[in-house]
Amino acid sequence: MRRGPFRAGAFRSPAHGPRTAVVVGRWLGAALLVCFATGLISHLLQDPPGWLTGRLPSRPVDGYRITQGLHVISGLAAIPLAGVKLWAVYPRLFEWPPARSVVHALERLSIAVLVAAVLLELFTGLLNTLQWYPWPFPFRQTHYWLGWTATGALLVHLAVKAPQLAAHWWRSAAPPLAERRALLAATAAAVGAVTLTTAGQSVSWLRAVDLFAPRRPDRGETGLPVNRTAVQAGTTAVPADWHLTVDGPGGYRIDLAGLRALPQVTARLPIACVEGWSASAHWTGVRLRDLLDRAGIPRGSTVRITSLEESGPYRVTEMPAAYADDPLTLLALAVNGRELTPDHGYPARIIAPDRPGVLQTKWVARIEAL
Ligand SMILES: Nc1nc2c(c(=O)[nH]1)N[C@H]1C(S)=C(S)[C@@H](COP(=O)(O)O)O[C@H]1N2
Ligand SMILES: [Mo]
Repeated sequence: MRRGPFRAGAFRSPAHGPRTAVVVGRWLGAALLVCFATGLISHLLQDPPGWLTGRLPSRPVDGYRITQGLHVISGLAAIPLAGVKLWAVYPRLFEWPPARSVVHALERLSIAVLVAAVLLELFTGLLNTLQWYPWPFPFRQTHYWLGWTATGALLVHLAVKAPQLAAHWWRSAAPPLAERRALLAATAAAVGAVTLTTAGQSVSWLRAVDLFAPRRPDRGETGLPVNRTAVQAGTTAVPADWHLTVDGPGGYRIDLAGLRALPQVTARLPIACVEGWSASAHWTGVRLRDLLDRAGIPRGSTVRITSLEESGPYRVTEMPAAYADDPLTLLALAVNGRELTPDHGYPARIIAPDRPGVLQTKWVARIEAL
């Protein structure tokens, strides 16, 4: 009765099997754990729980740029690795009988959860780098909880497979095999190619070979990509009487000429977008702390920043005190020596060190203490 792939000996390549699964699994496991850790950092920075709000660091300036760059690099590398890992073990799908015991059935079920969660996680992450959301659920929460599910299932898998891991961990466990060596070399080449041709979106010295990342951070009028344009945000026509409102004990309103007349500071800071690209620029503007001081807002205050934009997920940001009080946090009026363009947030935008791009609010209209 056992036909096709169910026949004994249906899969002939000797490269299938536990030694290949362990070798590729080590790379994949490492990539997924780096991806999980850096993803958690990103989530906590964007949505800090109360106990963490007062402890988030505003240094190093490039901290988030590095962790988010690693997140996207490790996630992209995991895609070919997951493919090869599944290839190494998929003959087991046709095992006969399908379940030998209740424990065996549960083990197979846990692998189904692991594979589904990892594939969906990698797929949603990849589409997020393209800003393409062809599904009805919210991306960020889904990606976050799938990350926990995948990592939990991975740890269960490692525990269940501990005996096989131990048995196949060392090279001496399996006779050398030309097919496996070729497969592993091809896998390494595939991972290397994917990494080299996309990492330039966050690693500046790899820009020249950045062929496949959705954005080239060094292109565009200011050498800085734009995630949401002024047209998309409906902020192309800034009212002639635009002014910034700073709300506090000594609240005030100030127009663009007034802001330009205040002491200007220039800082080199990155925009590090959660979608994977990052780029540094020289931003010039007024220190946020100076604006808060003028309104009598004490150090240690969390502030809320609201954009002119009428709707959109990044219209309002809350900024913990560590960033609001940092001397490098600016209400920027210019970038790379030129007045901000509408796409980069004219007339004024926030730029703070070590923060996700989504929180670098453009087209600022109002600042208040919470
Ligand atoms: N008001 C507002 N600010 C915003 C956004 C937005 O949609 N609305 N997008 C954010 C995102 S996701 C990023 S990555 C940065 C990009 O800044 P840039 O377009 O100047 O490069 O702006 C941030 N500021
Ligand atoms: Mo972003």
